[in-house]
Amino acid sequence: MSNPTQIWPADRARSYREKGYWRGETFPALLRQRAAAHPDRICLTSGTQNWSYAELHTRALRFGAGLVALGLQPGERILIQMGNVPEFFQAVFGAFAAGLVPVYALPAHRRAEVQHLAGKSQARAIVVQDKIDRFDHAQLALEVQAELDGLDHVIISGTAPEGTLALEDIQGDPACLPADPDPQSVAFLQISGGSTGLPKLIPRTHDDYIYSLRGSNALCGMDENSVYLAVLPNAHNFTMSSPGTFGTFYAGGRVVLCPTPLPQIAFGLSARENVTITGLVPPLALLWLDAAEKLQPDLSSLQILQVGGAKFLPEAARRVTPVLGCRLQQVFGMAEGLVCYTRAEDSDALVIGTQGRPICPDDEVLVLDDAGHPVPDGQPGNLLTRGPYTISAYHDDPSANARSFTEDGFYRTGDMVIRLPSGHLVVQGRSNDQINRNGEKISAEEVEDLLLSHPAVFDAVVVSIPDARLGERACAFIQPKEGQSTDASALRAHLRARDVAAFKIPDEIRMVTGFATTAVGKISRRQLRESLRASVLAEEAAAQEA
Ligand code: OOB
Repeated sequence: MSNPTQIWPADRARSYREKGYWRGETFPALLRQRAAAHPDRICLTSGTQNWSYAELHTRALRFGAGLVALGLQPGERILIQMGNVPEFFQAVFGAFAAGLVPVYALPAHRRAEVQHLAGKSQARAIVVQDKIDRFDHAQLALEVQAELDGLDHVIISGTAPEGTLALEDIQGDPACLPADPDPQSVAFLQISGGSTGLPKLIPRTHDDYIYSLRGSNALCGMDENSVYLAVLPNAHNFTMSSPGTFGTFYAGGRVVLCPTPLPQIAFGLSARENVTITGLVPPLALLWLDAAEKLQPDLSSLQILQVGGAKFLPEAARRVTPVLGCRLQQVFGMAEGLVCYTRAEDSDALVIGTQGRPICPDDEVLVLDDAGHPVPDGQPGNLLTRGPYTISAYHDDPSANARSFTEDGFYRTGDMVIRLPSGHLVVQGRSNDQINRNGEKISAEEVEDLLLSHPAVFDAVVVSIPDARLGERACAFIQPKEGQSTDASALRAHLRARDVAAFKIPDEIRMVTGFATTAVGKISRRQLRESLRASVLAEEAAAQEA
């Protein structure tokens, strides 16, 4: 299989260049230029550590050169699984310097996901933090290496067990580093939440991603005085690029790494480090709002609270400015590309009631009914999009590509939206079976498959249920095989033993004797999920009335 690519049709590529969206910038050049322009300025703060742009650059070059010395070739993949630690950026920018293509795993990923991501990307090396929240990622990386051909190097940030290399020992002479990559080449592989199976790989190019940083920075007023608090995992596209950590580096600002999303810790850091902007998922924003009402923290430096990753309901959105004293910015984005923001000049009604509008005037947005016909503004439909930073193909996945992209290169987002005449979008929900739990995306189908692998399970249907705390929670309905029985705790143990991310384990498991069928046989899984969801909602409504 060849190295990942992302190819735009020539006419669109030409137009994006002519309009100045794609400027031929690359990630190695970005850090080099910032380090040359203001070497001593601090770019990263973590605990008591402060790294200047020059320090990050030097560390990245040495590490990158060490990777070259290991025999890694430009274009090859390197899987990275780290928490919010400064070494994450040393590893990522080191990989960029060596021409390698990082693949970002989330800290919550376990063996099933890490093995899939490393295998699917044919990673040659894996870099992990030794432990995140007491989980032994070094051991996991070794186990995955044992299963995969070609995964030659396990590199550990922290304590490196036998059979692995320590990140700080991977050092080389920067003179051996390759020339800057082609700006049209793939810079890294992001991962997709997706609604089917395990995560898909999203090839993002230097040109397209850096455009999204520049566009985001302009909308968020980022400059060298900006201080971005990274609360959500570094690996997430929201944290990385909206404008996130990479946008902050692009602007010459400073990233402060938050070791935990707990409001008490984040509030203290915000006051100490003069944080100006941060991004949260809605459940965390609710936690912050409640905590701030009690603790009355000093958040005077905070100018913008961004909320995205899942729908932020108007009643919560309305509280942000009165309680936290900063401006709210809603962010509706996807690792595949398109990112929408509410703007500083938007009315309160738009900021509170919409998920913003796209970054770029050349982001094409279609809102279509199920038959593919455009629906008028104000009515819900399926969101499709293409533009200068939205992919038109996943890496090495023809069947997902056939499902997810139209022939003329539009991405079918799976989101149902209403478009307003101003271009702002109001997200209505998903048209496919993805559960957005706490901003983490779960494929119903993947969890159903895992449940079906239990010997006592005849059929399993997983649905999303609106949830006050999590946004959505996952509820699994289980039909046991005839004459067999099982229960929720046995099924949870079964899923844990399959080594999947904990967020995929259903919040609720209900046993049923069978599922509805129609006269002609089985109804579609989508209809089945709909009717099961409706039954839970009706039950909850009845309980509330009682
Ligand atoms: C972000 O990216 P992903 O790839 O983890 O998830 C994308 C999906 C969207 O298709 C949508 O279903 C949901 O997450 N979503 C929202 C939302 N923001 C994302 N649904 C409702 N309201 C919102 N504000 O989640 C992501 C990437 C970049 C920036 C922000 C979020």
